[in-house]
Amino acid sequence: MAWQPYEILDKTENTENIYKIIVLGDGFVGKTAITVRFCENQFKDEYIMTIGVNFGTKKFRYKGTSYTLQIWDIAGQERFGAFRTSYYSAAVGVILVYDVTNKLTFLDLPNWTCEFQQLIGTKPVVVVGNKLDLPDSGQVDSRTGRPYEKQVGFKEGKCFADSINATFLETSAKGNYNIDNMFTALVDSVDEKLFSNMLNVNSFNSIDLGFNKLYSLVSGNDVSKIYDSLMMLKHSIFQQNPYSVVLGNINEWINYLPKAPYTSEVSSLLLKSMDVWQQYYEQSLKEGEAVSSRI
Ligand SMILES: Nc1nc2c(ncn2[C@@H]2O[C@H](COP(=O)(O)OP(=O)(O)OP(=O)(O)O)[C@@H](O)[C@H]2O)c(=O)[nH]1
Ligand SMILES: [Mg+2]
Repeated sequence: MAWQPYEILDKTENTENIYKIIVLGDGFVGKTAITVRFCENQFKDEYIMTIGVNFGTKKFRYKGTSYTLQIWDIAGQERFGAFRTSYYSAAVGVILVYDVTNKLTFLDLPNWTCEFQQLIGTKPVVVVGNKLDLPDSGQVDSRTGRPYEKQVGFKEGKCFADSINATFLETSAKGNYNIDNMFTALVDSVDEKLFSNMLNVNSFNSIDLGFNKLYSLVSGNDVSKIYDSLMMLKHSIFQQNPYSVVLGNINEWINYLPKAPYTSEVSSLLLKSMDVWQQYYEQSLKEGEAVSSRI
């Protein structure tokens, strides 16, 4: 049996901490596989799509404290969108999963982040690139008819995780790689509790920094850096004002950039959009002042 960073406790034992964790990400990325691997140490190759939500529980002692993790593994398929958000409440931490062989699932992470933050605020997050065993496994991807390849690099995943102050890990539910570490990393972050305070204090400053960085990059041609800065800016603005009208447009650019050539026309269009975002941002700061001076 593999070494574990915790001691498993009996299901009937009372624990000092009970944490509700939600597992989010697109359909088919392996959320259920991760949950079942962690809670039951099993893996199945066939896909049984989750209908609504699936639950896992595990009790263990870790760093001298006993925990119950109540894991809500939430359906990622679009068709279950209607009730999905009702499962988010009272979660203390989030596992955000993509599939390293499917870039689209990675590009959806900002949408998942926005969705849960709007409902439950900033929470400790572990970002997980799953199915690490598949690239170079020799197996053929039925979507392309070619062998599986890694479509999201470690650096790319880490960069996104950094932009939302999350921990990052690449995992394999099939190979039982980093599955325990993912859950104990989340427990560590929840226990630190520093998280939300740190973000709030820095948010104004980092929006200015985000704009400055984007302005310095936009006329160059390093699209991945521009993309990362856009993500950072978006998350900083989101922290300050989740309802900001510019967030939708920033999202459109985040979706568009990886798919299109970065020509000089695109660059000048982006520059124009950034000017508008900055104007709105400055106006919202002034309105914020006006509102507080009226109180
Ligand atoms: N090779 C490999 N396959 C995996 C891994 N994790 C999951 N799978 C497979 O990927 C498919 C989807 O996994 P699920 O865990 O059901 O995906 P999900 O994210 O829960 O999907 P929804 O319930 O629809 O949201 C299944 O066929 C799993 O066997 C992994 O680490 N490696
Ligand atoms: Mg599932």
